[in-house]
Amino acid sequence: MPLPDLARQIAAGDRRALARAITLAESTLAGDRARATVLFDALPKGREALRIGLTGTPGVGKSTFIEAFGLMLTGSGLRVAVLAVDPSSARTGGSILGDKTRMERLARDPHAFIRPSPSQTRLGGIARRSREVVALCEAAGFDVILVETVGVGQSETMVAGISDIFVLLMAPAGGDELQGVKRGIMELADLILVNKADGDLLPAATRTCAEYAGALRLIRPRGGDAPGFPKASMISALTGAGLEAVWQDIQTLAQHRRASGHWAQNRAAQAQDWFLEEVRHGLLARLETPDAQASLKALSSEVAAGRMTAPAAAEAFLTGSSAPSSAFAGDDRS
Ligand SMILES: Nc1nc2c(ncn2[C@@H]2O[C@H](COP(=O)(O)OP(=O)(O)O)[C@@H](O)[C@H]2O)c(=O)[nH]1
Ligand SMILES: [Mg+2]
Repeated sequence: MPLPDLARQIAAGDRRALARAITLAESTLAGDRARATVLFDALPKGREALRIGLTGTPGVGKSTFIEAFGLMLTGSGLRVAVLAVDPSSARTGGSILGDKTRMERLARDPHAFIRPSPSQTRLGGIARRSREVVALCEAAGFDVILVETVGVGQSETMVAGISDIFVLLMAPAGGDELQGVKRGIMELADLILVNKADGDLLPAATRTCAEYAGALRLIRPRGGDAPGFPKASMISALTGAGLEAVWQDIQTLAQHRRASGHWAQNRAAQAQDWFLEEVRHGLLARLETPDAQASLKALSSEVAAGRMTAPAAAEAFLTGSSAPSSAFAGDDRS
């Protein structure tokens, strides 16, 4: 199908077109990359979803939360996309099966779209694809995009970097420890939700929530925070308790950020990051071309033999001066 037609179908909310476009964006084939770039250019500009990043360790209740929260949102007439970013899925096969059963009702909801994590081995690759998938869902007119990650390695930072609001899901702690939560992650969080605040776990959840509230007060104020944020609250994804309040909080924060200009600044900074990442990726891709590889090999031999210094050889490579050919002289990155 011609890409402008695909773009039109995505814009019209055609889910199969969206799924095809995501598959295209996730492809690593050079031809597909070029097509994806053309497709992005053809998408309608200026459609904006509320992007919510969500992280938490396995078992904390992310899938259960997304199912309940997502159904609450679709129930109020909103269209919701759920994207999973799981850097471990390449190794473990992911938890897609478990997630599908935990999000069964949401998966069948015509106002929801669930896309599991693609298998990727490098976080850089995941970051790039995730941005693109978010952009596609935005163009498809979703109101809310939930981006979930299990928080392996740097994935929380990456997800926070493509979100408007970042939510950290925590379990009630047994003792009075803060579950060894990484300080950097606390600093990213707009909302800390202590899940499983139900039944026998309610007292522990209450204590844990108070501890996080205390810890959040020690975090230095950030630009874009509304009064009272970042905030810790208790929820039960299982019973639905507290979920309405979470949605209220998210909207309060979003409105505050829109009014203060922080929202637009954040979006602009994210677009710039994306641009720089694409440039970096493009430059690295040029290193892989046969010409560049040949040039590197030849210059590398000169360095090994002591005929050129490493800096001089690098300079020669980058400028293309005394190399058989230059990786950066041409205008074609394929
Ligand atoms: N009691 C209780 N259990 C929950 C709650 N949310 C999730 N669980 C349970 O915790 C386990 C892990 O949930 P899941 O959503 O798969 O966690 P994920 O690995 O973070 O996606 C499941 O057995 C859920 O039924 C909750 O609010 N209360
Ligand atoms: Mg899960």
